[in-house]
Amino acid sequence: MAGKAPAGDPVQDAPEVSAPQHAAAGLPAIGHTLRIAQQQMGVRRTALTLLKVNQKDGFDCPGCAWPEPEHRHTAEFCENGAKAVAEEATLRRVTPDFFAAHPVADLARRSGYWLGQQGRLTQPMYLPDGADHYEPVPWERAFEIVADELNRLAGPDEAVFYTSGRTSNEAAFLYQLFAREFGTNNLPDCSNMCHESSGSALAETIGVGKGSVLLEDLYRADLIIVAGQNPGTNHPRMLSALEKAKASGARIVTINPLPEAGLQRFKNPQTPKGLAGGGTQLADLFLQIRLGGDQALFRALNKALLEAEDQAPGTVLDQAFIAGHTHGFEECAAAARATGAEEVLRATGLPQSEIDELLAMVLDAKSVIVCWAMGLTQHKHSVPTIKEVVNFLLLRGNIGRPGAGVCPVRGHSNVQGDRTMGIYEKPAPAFLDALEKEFGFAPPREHGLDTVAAIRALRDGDAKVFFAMGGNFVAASPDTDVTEAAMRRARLTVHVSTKLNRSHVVTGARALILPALGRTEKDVQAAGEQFVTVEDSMGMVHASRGGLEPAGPLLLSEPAIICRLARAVLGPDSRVPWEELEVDYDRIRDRISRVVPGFDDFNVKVRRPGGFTLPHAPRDSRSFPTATGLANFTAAPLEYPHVPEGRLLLQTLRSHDQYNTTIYGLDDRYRGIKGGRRVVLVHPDDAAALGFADGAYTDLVSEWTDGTERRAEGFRVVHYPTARGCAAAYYPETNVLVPLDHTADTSNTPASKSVVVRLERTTPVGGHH
Ligand SMILES: Nc1nc2c(c(=O)[nH]1)N[C@H]1C(S)=C(S)[C@@H](COP(=O)(O)OP(=O)(O)OC[C@H]3O[C@@H](n4cnc5c(=O)[nH]c(N)nc54)[C@H](O)[C@@H]3O)O[C@H]1N2
Ligand SMILES: Nc1nc2c(c(=O)[nH]1)N[C@H]1C(S)=C(S)[C@@H](COP(=O)(O)OP(=O)(O)OC[C@H]3O[C@@H](n4cnc5c(=O)[nH]c(N)nc54)[C@H](O)[C@@H]3O)O[C@H]1N2
Ligand SMILES: [Mo]
Repeated sequence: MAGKAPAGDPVQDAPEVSAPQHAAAGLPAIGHTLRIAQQQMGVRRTALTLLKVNQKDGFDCPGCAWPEPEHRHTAEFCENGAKAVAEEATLRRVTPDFFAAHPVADLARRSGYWLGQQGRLTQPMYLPDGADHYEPVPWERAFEIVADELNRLAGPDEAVFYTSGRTSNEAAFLYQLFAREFGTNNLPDCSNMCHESSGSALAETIGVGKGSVLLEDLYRADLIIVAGQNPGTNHPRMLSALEKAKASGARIVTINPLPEAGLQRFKNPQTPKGLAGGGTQLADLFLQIRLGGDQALFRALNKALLEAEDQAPGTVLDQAFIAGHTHGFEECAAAARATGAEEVLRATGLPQSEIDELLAMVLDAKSVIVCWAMGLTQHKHSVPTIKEVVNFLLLRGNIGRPGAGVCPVRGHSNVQGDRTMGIYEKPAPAFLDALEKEFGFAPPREHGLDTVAAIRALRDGDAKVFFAMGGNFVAASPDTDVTEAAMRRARLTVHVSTKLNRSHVVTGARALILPALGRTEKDVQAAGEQFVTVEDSMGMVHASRGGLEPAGPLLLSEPAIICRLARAVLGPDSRVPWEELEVDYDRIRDRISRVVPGFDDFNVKVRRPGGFTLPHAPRDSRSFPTATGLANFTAAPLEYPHVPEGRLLLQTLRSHDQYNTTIYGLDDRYRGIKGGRRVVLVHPDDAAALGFADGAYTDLVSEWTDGTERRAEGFRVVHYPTARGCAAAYYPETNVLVPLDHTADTSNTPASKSVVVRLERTTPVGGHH
């Protein structure tokens, strides 16, 4: 299997490399933002649009799920949020002429970057069986095509309904309602590839699969640990919160194989000092851990805490909390005590002195928060790793009180809300009971397919229709060649999208592209102008109202698309008044308020400025709705990746100029990389040992346990200060290397942060250089 740079692409991949930067944001970030925004939107639209981001009367930034502070700046957005907005609010358009000029086979040879740069989709497009080109199709006909295919399946479980995390609460609720009335729980989502490990670990240990802290908690914390996250690029507004926390006395520790800019020094673009001066040194301590070493690190800390308590009983652990609120302490303690120092060193690569330094800071801190993202969730042993983080917090009672708790930092702006609305292949029985009571049909009870299982089902011919509400499933999923072959076996693939992407050109026998309104756009229905709602990473729900004229007169909102589709598929027998729900989204929210806990008076509460906070039992009342009724300590076996001699462990991550599979540009400014994405970051000593000079070209060959190999061709080696034995390269180009079966235990999340690879010398793709 081989992953080549798509040929025929006008964009050359010729990376230039300079020293990585230490500070994030500041003036260069602002210049860069305005340049990208103006290229897409022009000057006037740039000014009008960016001023509405994250304001109380504006739209929710589609960039990430970091919450909005109570006191907002006029410009409450960041460089990368602005890029996300510009990408959607672009003035470029993909019209039927474009599809007439480009056969699908031609589009399939283009890069994802090129596809995205063509602009907004404007009309429903249909690719008939055997056709070379997409052709325009009226909406009603498009819905008929989907209805015909769905209604001739042998059963509803032959259909798959994927969701990406930008979908609003209203659209998500309708979408799961439609899938379940149709008869299936096949509702995989991007969360399956993202924070599923967090959800699995937290649901089992504290009873709620979401973070337990609010912004105020960050400002009150004594110690904030940021593990496996690159907020300077992926959650830039988090840096402002960390800066504020720091000003109120918090210490900050980062745990990462890479020294990410921003965590080292942050120049707040919202303040004069940040713009001109040297910025704030955010991290007090940086532990350069090996990929996958976090479980061992937290276990070592837990062991040290237990030993400190032995030395001075009653002073280190929160014995009252442990006795009153937790279960399983003895087993957890025994596992921690049994951990050997050499094993911790092997797993983490960290000298004992650094672990001791962190321990001293922990002992010094009354309240501790741990934040994390994909560096902790995308490993085989991610669920036990996050459970070990929970053990660590429970030992000193650091959950359910001010300034303390778990903070999984979500990715997509409404990925958490989508799950709350029932986008889940394993719905809770109570949720299905509530749906049944409200709508009067019996939803399916059997669990459905998650992302990886859906790919297998398509590959094996067990699923035949693939429908996506947003996202770019083909490019975001692991094992690109396997996934693409699976998709090509489908009878019909349908994508509700704003922008052209790879998933539109790797299709089933027939395919549809259905263009939707984005966050920034006005949504007018029969009852007047509508707004939608979203839930951020901290469980705050608020309204989002677009102000721009839609990218074209034919676009429909996601709720409208679902309502019309549902009518076409389910016909007059449906128990849901789809027509009524499409006209006025207040009617959707009325239904949500009766089905989803925490949403009572939804229509009233969401109209309050800033919205409202969802209940969270551990945070609000230190009660834990788990199987034991208590917070659960756990004692999983210690795991870490084993890398054979002469191989490296590869993580696949984001550059500064991308949003998942959407590529904004070819630079990764903070890491000193310009003009190309096919780079692999390797420690200079590892590179030397393997015989690779900086600037040499290599293929990346992944070696899977079943003996199969996967290849990604033509990467420039960059000598980079990553942890020893580890390497890093960008996703989605490297998804071709991630075996479909290489997933996290329990959560089934692709383990895209630990792929064993070998380097094989080659020449640059295309021969330039
Ligand atoms: N601009 C922009 N913003 C985004 C996105 C985007 O693509 N672009 N994507 C959004 C989405 S969906 C998500 S989920 C988030 C993702 O946000 P992140 O999780 O920050 O994204 P990644 O680029 O995958 O970075 C992973 C980080 O974890 C570190 N890491 C990797 N493995 C390990 C490990 O084993 N241990 C430790 N301690 N660290 C490790 C990496 O070095 C890197 O710093 O961002 C969201 N926001
Ligand atoms: N190797 C590797 N693979 C990964 C990851 C990794 O770190 N490494 N990260 C994983 C993670 S964390 C995630 S979340 C997934 C992301 O997986 P996805 O969510 O499926 O992918 P995105 O790239 O975010 O989707 C981008 C597309 O969404 C569409 N879109 C944008 N806005 C809207 C909208 O408002 N409405 C509609 N209908 N469509 C819209 C556009 O057409 C755009 O092309 O990828 C995962 N894959
Ligand atoms: Mo994500």
